[in-house]
Formats: sequence, structure tokens, C-alpha cells
Amino acid sequence: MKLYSYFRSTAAYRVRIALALKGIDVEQIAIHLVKEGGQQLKPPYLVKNPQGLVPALELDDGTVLTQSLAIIDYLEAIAPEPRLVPQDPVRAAQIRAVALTIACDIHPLNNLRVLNYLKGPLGRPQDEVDQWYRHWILKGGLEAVEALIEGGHFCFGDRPSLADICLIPQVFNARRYKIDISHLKKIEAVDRYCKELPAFKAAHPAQQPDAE
Ligand SMILES: N[C@@H](CCC(=O)N[C@@H](CS)C(=O)NCC(=O)O)C(=O)O
Repeated sequence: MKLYSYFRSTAAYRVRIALALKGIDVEQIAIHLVKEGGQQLKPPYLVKNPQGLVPALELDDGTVLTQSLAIIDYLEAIAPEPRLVPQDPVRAAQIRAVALTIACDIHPLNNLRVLNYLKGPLGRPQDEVDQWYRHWILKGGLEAVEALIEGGHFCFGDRPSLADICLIPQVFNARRYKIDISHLKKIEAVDRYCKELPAFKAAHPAQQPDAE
């Protein structure tokens, strides 16, 4: 299998963590989101993912899967252990709620193309774009996640789940943009613990072949 990825992409980072937790090796193909006006926006990659976003997972028969959470669902189906979403329906719904809060309600508002649109066509100055980013990552975003998770070493229970897979990359992104999350104590504790686990370390942006 081939994973189309960009080292700093939080959505690709989610898939990399899931692959590492499940011990699945893939070939990584770097898609640079900035160089050449964004390789994600041009063929040949655009043909693979018509949304012009990373990640995409290309199976050995050429089938291309897109959307990080759909890709992780696929990985869960072909390699059920270790489970990333438990069978207990209540716990599964709680984990998915955190994952979806991050993947559907935080990340899309702060994606590169949205920030570029604010700066470019809408002509907003950088300080307003930064304010936008800070607002959406915290309000109803990570501050809500802080209230939703149990906390401890992981978001829920005693093993990594889809919630941690979504949270750790989003925290990486928040720190990259110098957002103060020191009031989010449970999130900080989960981040501190997960970051040291081999699968999370292997998936970290700095460890990727295209890291800059
Ligand atoms: N919902 C998608 C989001 C994918 C996404 O937005 N990827 C970002 C990187 S984290 C991207 O490719 N951005 C390129 C752009 O905005 O032009 C997923 O979970 O896979």
C-alpha cells in the first residue's frame, strides 16, 4: 500500500499513527502542500484525490481511499487488533464524538486552504487570520474536547483509541501555531504520555521522510 502524505499534515498524521499502532508498513509518497503552488492541487495527485487534500491510501490493486477517518476505518477492518474503537457502544460513541469534534469541527476551519482564502481572496491581514485560527481551535474545539475526555494516559480508558489518534496531531498543530493550551490539563497529560509511545513517535512529523 502507498500512503500519500505530507509530514505536517495532521490528517495524514492520524493515519500514520493508526498504521504504526497496527504494525502495518506502507510506502510513503510525499505530496508537498506548499511547493509548486501545492502538489495536492494538481495532477497526478489530484486525480487520485479529487478533493486535493492529503492523505490518500492507495491499495495494491490501485484503489484509492481518501478521508483519514475512512482510511482508519478500513485499517480497522483489515487489521482489527489492536482495536482503535472498542465494541462497547457507549464507549465507541464517546470516542467517535471526540474524533469527529476534531476532524469535522476544528480541523476544516483551520485547514491550509481556508487560511489561504482568508489571506488571499478575502484580503484579511495575518493577525486576523491568526485570531481566526486561535478562536476555532479553542472555542468549542479543544476546550470542548477537554470536557469530553476522561483523561489519564489516554482520552478514554487504558489504551490508545481513535480519539487519541485525532487529538495528538491537533495538539501538535496548536503548538506549532503557538496556541496556549496550558489550561487544558487533561489534554496536556494525554499528549505528554502518548508522545512517548513508539507508534506515536514513529508517526511524528519530524520522523517523516519528507520532514523539513
Ligand atoms: N477531512 C480530511 C481533511 C484532509 C485535509 O484537509 N488535509 C490537509 C492537510 S492536514 C490538506 O491536504 N490541505 C491542503 C490544502 O488545504 O490545500 C481528512 O480527514 O482526510
